[in-house]
Amino acid sequence: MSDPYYITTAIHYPNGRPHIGHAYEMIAADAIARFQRQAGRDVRFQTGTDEHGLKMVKTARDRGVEVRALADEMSGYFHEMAAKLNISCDRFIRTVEPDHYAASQTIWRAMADAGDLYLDRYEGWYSVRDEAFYEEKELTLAEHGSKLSPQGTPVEWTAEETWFFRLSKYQQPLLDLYASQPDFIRPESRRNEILRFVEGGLSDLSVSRTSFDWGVPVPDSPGHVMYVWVDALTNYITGAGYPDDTAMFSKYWPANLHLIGKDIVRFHTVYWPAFLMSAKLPLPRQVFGHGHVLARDGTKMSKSAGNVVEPMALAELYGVDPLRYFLLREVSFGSDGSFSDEAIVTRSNADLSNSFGNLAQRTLAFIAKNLGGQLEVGRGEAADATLTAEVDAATREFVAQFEDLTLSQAIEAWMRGVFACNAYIDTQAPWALRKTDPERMHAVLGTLVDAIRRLAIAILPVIPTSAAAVLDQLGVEDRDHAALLADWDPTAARLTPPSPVFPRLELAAE
Ligand code: ME8
Repeated sequence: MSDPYYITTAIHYPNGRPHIGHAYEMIAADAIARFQRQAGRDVRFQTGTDEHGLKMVKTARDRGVEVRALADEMSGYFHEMAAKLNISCDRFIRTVEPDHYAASQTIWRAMADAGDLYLDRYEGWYSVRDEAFYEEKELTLAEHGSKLSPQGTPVEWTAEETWFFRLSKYQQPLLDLYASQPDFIRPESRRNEILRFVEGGLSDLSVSRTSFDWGVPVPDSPGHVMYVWVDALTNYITGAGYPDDTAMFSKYWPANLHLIGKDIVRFHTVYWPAFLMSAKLPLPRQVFGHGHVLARDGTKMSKSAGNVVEPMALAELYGVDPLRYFLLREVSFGSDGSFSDEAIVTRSNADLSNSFGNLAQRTLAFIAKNLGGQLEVGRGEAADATLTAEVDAATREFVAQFEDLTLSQAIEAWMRGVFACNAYIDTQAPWALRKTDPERMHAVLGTLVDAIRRLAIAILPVIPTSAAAVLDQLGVEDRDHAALLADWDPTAARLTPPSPVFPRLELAAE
């Protein structure tokens, strides 16, 4: 396999259990990774946990536990969630791992060699919740008079001796990057935000801390640990083999896609490319800032509001594939989306159970019961070629939209193919043909089975387990994108009696 494709999610703070937003990001990245594998690319997919920094230190202190014990426990829940949601990552990285220390210290030395690091005194505002420094002009006043970050989190005044990174030096190179690589930042709205921010001027960035020691030690500078975002961003190259595995690094770096949430676009499109330029390393090809999943009441989820949606409980209640389908179909990729139990039940029942599931189930059940699972060559008519062309158009559009990361539109296009099949069944009425015109019946069922095959292959990245179950029932082994375009002979297939793949969901009681 050639043509490598490296995709990453953000690495998550394990200062608490994962919520639906974390699940959403992993699911979207997983669907893209699976899609690219189907396209024949040599995919590497990484997710993981971001375990250093003051937020972890403070959470551990509040809970009265050791910070490493907190990290181990909570990272475990993220890892468990990835397994439960069928996340096909090649590596689940933890920033406490030794190879990550080595990578972080190597990039640090490269930035120092470039003359981009200097010692000075930092005085300014810091948000522990965001692990971010803010300038006075960015802050707003809360009702009770305290200052808030642009993310609405509290800030505290910080003063200490730290290392600084010459971010100001990279203002023009960054603007040049955004101009020469217009899709470096997506979607467009986030790109505009970042352009305005960088055009406004960049201050040098404080990149080490001396007031605590939970971090990667700064080389040759006792008492300093790296600012958590320096080591966090470095996870992406650690996982690609930097610095020692040069074969792997030259294969997978630069990454094709960093998939992250809208709140951390600045770190990924300003700081990260500046660090890489300083260290003379290639830049990622694209950063996509997805929207946030809102709580059941349509507001931002937070522990203090008590409205956090638990992904593991949802997967248990409604199933993993319905949850994946719902999130990718319902949330327009790049925008915020609300979560509700009614919406997941309605969406899954309408699209998966009643439309695609019912199509596959009744077609295969009929063939198993009445024809012993064996189709024969029938008498084709123009309507068959029309349906085949409609399904072909739907799967091609699915592929094109998915490639462009317009995931919900891709699924919408796929549904058009499903609807076309259901309309075809209604007009062709194959069940009635059994007695009157069996030759025609075989052609109709053959056309349907091939359509179901192609629709199931297309939707595999979104609902991997259930789409694979349908393909198993059809005895289909070729499941990559090439198979979507290939001819397939339904009369040569062994069709097994189906067991329902998409059960109807009931709304869970409170
Ligand atoms: O920011 N909906 O970690 P994090 C969708 N450690 N996505 C959401 C979300 C929501 N409601 N809430 C959060 C960090 N996210 C850093 C990242 S990367 C080098 C370091 C997304 O645990 C969020 O936007 O706060 C981010 O992409 C990811 O979850 C991890 O958030």
